[in-house]
Amino acid sequence: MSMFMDLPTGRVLVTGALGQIGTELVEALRQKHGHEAVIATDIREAEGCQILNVMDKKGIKKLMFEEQITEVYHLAALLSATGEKNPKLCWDINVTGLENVIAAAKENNARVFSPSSIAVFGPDCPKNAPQITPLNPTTVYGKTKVVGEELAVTSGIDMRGIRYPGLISYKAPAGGGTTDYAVEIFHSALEDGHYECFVREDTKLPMMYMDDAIRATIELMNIPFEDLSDSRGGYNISGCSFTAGELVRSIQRHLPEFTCTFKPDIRQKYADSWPEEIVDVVAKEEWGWKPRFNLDKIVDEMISNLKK
Ligand code: AKB
Repeated sequence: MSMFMDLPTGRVLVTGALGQIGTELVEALRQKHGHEAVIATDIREAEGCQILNVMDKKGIKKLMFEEQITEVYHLAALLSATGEKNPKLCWDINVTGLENVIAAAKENNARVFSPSSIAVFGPDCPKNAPQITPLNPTTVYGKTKVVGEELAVTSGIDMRGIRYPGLISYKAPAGGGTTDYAVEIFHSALEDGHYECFVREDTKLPMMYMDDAIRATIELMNIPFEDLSDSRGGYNISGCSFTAGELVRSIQRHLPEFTCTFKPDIRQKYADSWPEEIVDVVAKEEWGWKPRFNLDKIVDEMISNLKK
């Protein structure tokens, strides 16, 4: 593998910059490239962030041309739970929004990072999901991510993605996903001493601490295009897998009085359609992926940072 760093020659655009990933990715990219080089955008207004709607094709093209964007991290999307409530909006934002970004990237000769998800897998996938396997998701969200992965290899641009597992972080709330219980539980444990979890105690899903996810994203974008295979549309990366019950017991190491009850809702169905573990040999071989956080380490970090 070549050690050549593929640094952007122009500026970097982040869409969905105020979301769970965007909040931390913008910070990391600004540290890497300098504050001025990173244009953070979202549909919501906030300091240091411009308004950009990914459905506004002309607006994206104009911004990318004017700001000389050569690298896009396209994070604006609806997640699984919100997506199932509003499938048309999910398709529009996740697929049409992505097509708009790809069209603008083509005109500006820019590279694109577009996140995929473990939601690309369906019930026919082995519980330990391989990189290459039929992708038959049951959620609309999962289907939009499969389309995104296909576009990555057919659109004729340098486009890459990662099949993110459930992401656990303390800086910004998760929103609209099935794996959100693994974030909400920490806030409830510290504030109320109790959490009512919306999946069963034995529900096991692939999860990852945000630090690992941000590092993976930046490491993948540093690899020369020619070193990557067609798996670049969405690499499997594994952090750690645990059941909701195991998460509770790990939190109880810090908060012995903490209690959790389990009352599954519709999100149980989405969780049950996803794999329990992820096989990430391809990402390890092609770009050296290696996780740093296991369950107890994630819990230690979450509790100590949320207490501050
Ligand atoms: C969700 O739960 O929808 C997301 C995901 C696994 O992509 N966190």
